[in-house]
Amino acid sequence: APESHGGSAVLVERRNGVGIVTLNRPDALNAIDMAVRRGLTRACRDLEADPDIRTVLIRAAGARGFCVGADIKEFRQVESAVAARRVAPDIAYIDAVAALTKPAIAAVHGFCLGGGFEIALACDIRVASPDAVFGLPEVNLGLIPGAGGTQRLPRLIGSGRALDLMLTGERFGAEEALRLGVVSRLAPSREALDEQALALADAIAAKSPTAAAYVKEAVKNGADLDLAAGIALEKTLFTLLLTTEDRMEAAAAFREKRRPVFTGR
Ligand code: CO8
Repeated sequence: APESHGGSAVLVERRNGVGIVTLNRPDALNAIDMAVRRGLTRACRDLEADPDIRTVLIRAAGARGFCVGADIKEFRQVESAVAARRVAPDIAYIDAVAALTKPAIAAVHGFCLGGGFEIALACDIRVASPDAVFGLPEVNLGLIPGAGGTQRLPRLIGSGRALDLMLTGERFGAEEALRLGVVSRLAPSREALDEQALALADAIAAKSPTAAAYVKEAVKNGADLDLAAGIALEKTLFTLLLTTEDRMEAAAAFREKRRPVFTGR
């Protein structure tokens, strides 16, 4: 049975090296309240620390969607800048997703709005089902995205497209998300989403975990560097991988015409 973190608002299951995190507040369309924030933070930290886990999959329970963002019912007026700073969004939950050194996949169905979209943006790969609807509607609430959206979306799809989406707050569907590069894969149906996302997580979990972590590090850290420094980072990581047992195992498996068994050593 899945463990629950933050009450039952976030569930965690471990299956063949894949940590499956399920947002589980379906009656509130998985709106992010304190329990979801705490649960997601805990889940990511636990899975990051678990040596048996190689890939993390974030999905959501309920027919209507992945997550509709911050719980608007928790919003309240604050009277001063000092008070505002005290209640400013606690985005440790997004930081915990972004801090995963293991590949993270978001499987998105239905509504994926505001902070929910920002959870998906903190993952490495996004897969959607045809019913997925994305949007950053914060502008309609007199706000801006507050959990990384203004930074991660432009880096992913370019600032022109990201500004359009954030200034209008318009929602867009799965095909458009694929066209924009918000998602890299589209499942053929809602029913197929979980299976496809899990197969992807399994496939990545079967790679060398060190190589997977280094790909992620090279791309994510490299994005903040100039080209020469990025190439230098790649070279360092590549050189480190030359010393691993995993890469010798892969070469041996190739010669012996069998599947490699990677250990992360
Ligand atoms: N928070 C709390 N409850 C919500 C939220 C939400 N964000 N969205 C929907 N619900 C609730 C509704 O109140 C309703 O509950 P009830 O049945 O008890 O009244 C239930 O979910 C179903 O919603 P609807 O009846 O509205 O269903 P519709 O199909 O008519 O519409 C929508 C679905 C389009 C998703 C609509 O509910 C909607 O637009 N919701 C608001 C979405 C939104 O604006 N999200 C952005 C929030 S801002 C944000 O995420 C900023 C993040 C910055 C980080 C901050 C960290 C603290």
